[in-house]
Amino acid sequence: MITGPARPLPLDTRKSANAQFRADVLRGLRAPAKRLPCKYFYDEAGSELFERITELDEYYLTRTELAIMERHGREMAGLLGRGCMLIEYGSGSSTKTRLLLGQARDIAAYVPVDLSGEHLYRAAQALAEEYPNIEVLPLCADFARRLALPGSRSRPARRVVYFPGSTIGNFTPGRAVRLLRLTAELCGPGGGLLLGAELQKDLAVLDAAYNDRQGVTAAFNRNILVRINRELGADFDVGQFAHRAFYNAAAGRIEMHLVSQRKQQVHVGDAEILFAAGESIRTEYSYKYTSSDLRDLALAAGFEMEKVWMDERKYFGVYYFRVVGGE
Ligand code: AVJ
Repeated sequence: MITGPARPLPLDTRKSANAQFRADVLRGLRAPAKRLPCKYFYDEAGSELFERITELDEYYLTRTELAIMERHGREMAGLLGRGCMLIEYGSGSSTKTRLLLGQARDIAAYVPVDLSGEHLYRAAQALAEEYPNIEVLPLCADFARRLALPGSRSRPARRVVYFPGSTIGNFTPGRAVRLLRLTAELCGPGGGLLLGAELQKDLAVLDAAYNDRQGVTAAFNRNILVRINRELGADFDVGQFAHRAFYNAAAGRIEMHLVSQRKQQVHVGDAEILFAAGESIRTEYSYKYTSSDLRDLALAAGFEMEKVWMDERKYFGVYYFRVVGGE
């Protein structure tokens, strides 16, 4: 049963989401080194392009994580325990989550958190129908900010955050610790974190995953400009920005950029942004952490590592952490 607001957002909430988007875009484009927040990739078209990326030969990440979930979902669900409230960051269509929900008979409540309201409520409706014993409480919010959890019918025995998809990699180490600290606070004593993260690997493998032959990743990258044009009344000539992705070994991250092919002026509403030829907008960081990096990040935030599951090639890890000082 859905007890959350399974209806379109009120108009004022929509307006403020658009105002937030505009403010974030302008702040990023006015910075000395231009950047855009990667959370804005996922409008309807962007989410579809990302789905297509996950099906590419070069992009092993999603299918590797899914295989780990398929293989060990039952054990993971067992760790959640009875009467748990499971909170998911960036839930999308909750494909991986089904491998947990289907294995755990006694999860009390599931709180999918996503920025994209319409998609979230649609997915929540479907889940509520599939799992009638689980209370589904969708929360349209940015999980990187402090969350106000919806109340559930029964008091949860523990709260566990599920943060799959290696989205943690989109945060710099400092921001990742901050996010995990908020998470430890949100879960409280006895709480847990089930985190899926891509691991360090061969450079050529990484490079190919972000420079696929079909150019789907390039289209995904450029789509953020298409979205800005549509939602913020901008006039980006999208064809004049080239996709560039590379592994920055010193920083341990993939970087995606959009490189201006010539000197040009772009308007975002009333604002005017100048681009030099060759100037780039950084659109994404995707850090590839090691297990020991992840252990340290989590420890700095108040979590201790309890269990890890990996694929044979050690391309991807799913980690279970517990709040330090909990039961
Ligand atoms: C969804 C954040 C895991 O960093 O690999 C895919 C998004 N960017 N191709 C990633 C993405 C380029 C992705 N995550």
